[in-house]
Amino acid sequence: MPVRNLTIAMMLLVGAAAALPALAQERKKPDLAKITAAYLASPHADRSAEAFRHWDGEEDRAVPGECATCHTSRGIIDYLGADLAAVNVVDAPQPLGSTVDCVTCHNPRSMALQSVVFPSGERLDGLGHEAICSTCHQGRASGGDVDKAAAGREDDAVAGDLGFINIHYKAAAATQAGSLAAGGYQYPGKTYAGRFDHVKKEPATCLTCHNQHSLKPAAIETCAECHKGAAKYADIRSAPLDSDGDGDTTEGIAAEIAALHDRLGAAIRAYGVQVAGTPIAYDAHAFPYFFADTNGDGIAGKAEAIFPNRYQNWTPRLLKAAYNYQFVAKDGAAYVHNPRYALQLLHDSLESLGEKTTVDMTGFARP
Ligand code: HEC
Ligand code: HEC
Ligand code: HEC
Ligand code: HEC
Ligand code: HEC
Ligand SMILES: [Ca+2]
Ligand SMILES: [Ca+2]
Repeated sequence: MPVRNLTIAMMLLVGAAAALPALAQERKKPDLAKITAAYLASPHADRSAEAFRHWDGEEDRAVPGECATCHTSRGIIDYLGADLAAVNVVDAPQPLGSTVDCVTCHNPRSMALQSVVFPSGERLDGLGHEAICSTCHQGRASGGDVDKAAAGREDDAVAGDLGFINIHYKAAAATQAGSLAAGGYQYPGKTYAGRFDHVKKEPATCLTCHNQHSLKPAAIETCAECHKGAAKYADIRSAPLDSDGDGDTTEGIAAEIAALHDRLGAAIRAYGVQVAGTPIAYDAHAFPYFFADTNGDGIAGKAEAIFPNRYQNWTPRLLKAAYNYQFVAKDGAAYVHNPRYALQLLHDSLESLGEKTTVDMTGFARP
């Protein structure tokens, strides 16, 4: 470890120890070296990550307030200093070069936090320490934002002023809370799963499964105590329904979700050609994700996945389906965080596009 990082780690340690007097007294002395090593190896400590370097080139040499809550060490403290009435509001920009560190979580405001307000405006209370995680992993948009953008327009009329709406990244808390946070685009007249409690008697929180320092989920062996025979997370299944209509009700729930997600991708492309009038293609790694497929090969190639070529033939129907496609894509563990909610969003998006293009949903069971 470079000396600079070591120095920082030592500084953080001192800060954390000061914030943890009660813990230090009541329990047997926690192994700080172990905790620190676990933390330093975690993505939260990855100084090279885009999530912490993105602003390096900014002219005013700072992370702007609207991003700082989740992308700096102390932005969350500033954010929590407000009354939680407004979402993602930080007054002051924060210095470049920090990460999510000990102080982010080990300060009186974060540790006392019990509630989270989601981008939909919905508020969840009584969350315990997972409220800290959920403040950052809640996304930055909700289905309501899509409704607002689509308001007063014909479902299938191309509107040049519509743009793609992005949930943002790794919004596990929005997935987990399901309809309680309304992070997905929820079609009118349908009902959606609420929080995925997992085991009813003792509802799972972020911290039931993830170590708060290493961030690693509990080993598959732990899961396999209940999920017999699962060799990897993606093998796990308890749902009785065949969501993707392939006749297989033993494949992992992850595979049911992946199959519907693929089908939705295909339906989005068909709609682009047949209804919106311009072929559309997706690139998971290039902002803003949906591009004009100029050569019609169904793929966003290198020359196509550039901002000036962003998709501009949005209709309300397409925007809703694409929003849900990205919602599921950007939580790579949606199948663990809330499988039913993910399946419902994908199923309903397919059904909606199927009103205008051919989508074969034979055998698809909606949970
Ligand atoms: C509510 C919390 C929150 C806010 C506010 C927020 N982000 Fe993020 N952002 C996240 C999380 C969580 C990730 C984690 C992604 C990961 O694990 O790769 C992330 C990831 C990113 C990434 C990395 C994406 C990648 O592909 O690696 C970029 C870039 C980013 N955010 C930009 C921004 C910008 C710009 C703003 C302000 C306009 C912003 N974010 C505001 C939570 C937030
Ligand atoms: C993402 C949030 C987060 C970060 C970052 C974080 N912690 Fe923690 N830490 C927690 C939570 C949550 C707990 C559990 C507190 C409780 O049980 O009251 C905890 C518990 C602890 C404990 C008590 C453990 C025990 O077994 O009693 C120590 C010590 C600790 N953290 C030190 C650190 C140090 C040092 C760092 C930085 C190297 C750090 N933490 C970074 C969230 C975090
Ligand atoms: C201050 C905002 C913030 C808080 C609080 C926070 N995270 Fe994160 N988290 C992030 C950002 C930003 C990243 C992306 C880091 C990177 O790309 O290296 C991230 C990354 C992660 C990852 C790795 C994702 C991947 O790409 O594999 C996991 C898992 C995670 N966080 C879980 C948690 C849990 C559990 C908690 C609560 C104990 C928590 N986070 C609290 C902002 C936060
Ligand atoms: C104490 C028993 C128990 C343990 C341990 C357990 N689970 Fe579960 N799991 C359940 C039950 C019960 C359900 C069904 C919940 C429901 O449908 O509401 C479930 C459902 C699931 C599902 C959804 C399956 C589907 O078909 O919809 C996933 C994914 C999952 N668990 C992942 C995990 C992971 C990952 C772990 C380990 C980190 C784990 N579980 C540990 C009891 C457990
Ligand atoms: C039932 C256990 C369980 C619960 C509860 C849970 N997670 Fe996870 N989470 C997992 C597992 C397992 C993975 C890894 C899945 C994989 O590797 O395919 C994961 C992956 C992640 C990732 C990385 C996703 C990606 O795109 O790679 C993030 C971030 C995350 N969890 C954050 C959270 C947060 C925040 C919470 C609470 C709001 C939470 N998790 C609740 C089990 C859980
Ligand atoms: Ca199946
Ligand atoms: Ca192409």
